Order: sequence, then structure tokens, then C-alpha cells
Amino acid sequence: MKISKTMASTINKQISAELSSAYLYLSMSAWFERENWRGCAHWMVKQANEEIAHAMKFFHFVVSRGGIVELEALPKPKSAWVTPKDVFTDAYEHELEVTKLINILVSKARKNEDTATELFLTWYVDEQVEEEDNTLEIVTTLEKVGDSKNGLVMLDRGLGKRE
Ligand code: OFO
Repeated sequence: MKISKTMASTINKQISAELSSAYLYLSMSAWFERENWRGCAHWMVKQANEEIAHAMKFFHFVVSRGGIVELEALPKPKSAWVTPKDVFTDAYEHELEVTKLINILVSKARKNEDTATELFLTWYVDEQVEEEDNTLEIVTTLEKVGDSKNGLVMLDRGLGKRE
């Protein structure tokens, strides 16, 4: 069964939201580069790439169900923060917002009796649990590290190993 216009247009908005996430994480990466936290910058580039993959998964889903993909303009992302903890706190809060969007999508799929979309979205529901957990874990570590330069250097090194 072809995807309905309503569902396709809702997913189109989510494609833009995922690409906006990528744009935000790239902006965070640029800030970390400026501040010379190379490991954090690397982690953010990996995160941006993941977001592009999330967008593309939606993109192919709409196309494979005979829907039309229409991309929207992306908002300019925030580009300045004060500390690494501020950046990761923003990342965590951003993921909470994305989780809300995914939950709204699930509700809409149910309302439209679109089982294929509802089942497809379970991957994103699981993914959001992981996204929230990953960013919150870093925020919590940064809270423990406080102002310790050594702690920050260690954390930066660890985040630089993300594959
Ligand atoms: Fe696509 O999960 Fe983050 O935003």
C-alpha cells in the first residue's frame, strides 16, 4: 500500500529535523575544533554522520512506499557555547526533543492505521533511547570531572576513539 500524503509529509518534516540535527552537531564540532578539543570534535562529526544516516533511512522509506520527498530549508544552528558541558547538555536536550518528534510520528502512524510506518518507526524509538543515554552519560561524566583539566583531557581522548 502506498504511503498517504499526510504520512509522507510528516516524515518529510522528520527528514529535515534529522538533517538539522546533523547541522547542529557539525556546528558543535566546529566549536570544539576552535577550542582545541579534538576528540569531542571527532565525536560530533560521527554524530552528524549518524544523523544523516537517520535522514536517509526516512528518505528511502518514503520513496520505497511511493511517496514524494520534499526537502525543507534548514535553520542556522547555534554556533557558540561556553564550556564542553554546555555543548553536551544542549546535545542531550536536543535528543529529548527529537524523541518527542518520533513519538508524535508513532501516534500519527497509529491514527492513520499505517502499520508499515508504525513498525518502521520502532527502529527510531530504540535509537532515541541510545541517543539520550549516550549524550546524558557524557554530561554526567563532565559533571564529575568539573574543572579538572586532566579529567577533561582524558574524556576528550576517549571521545576521540569513537568509530
Ligand atoms: Fe536522529 O537521533 Fe539524534 O537527533
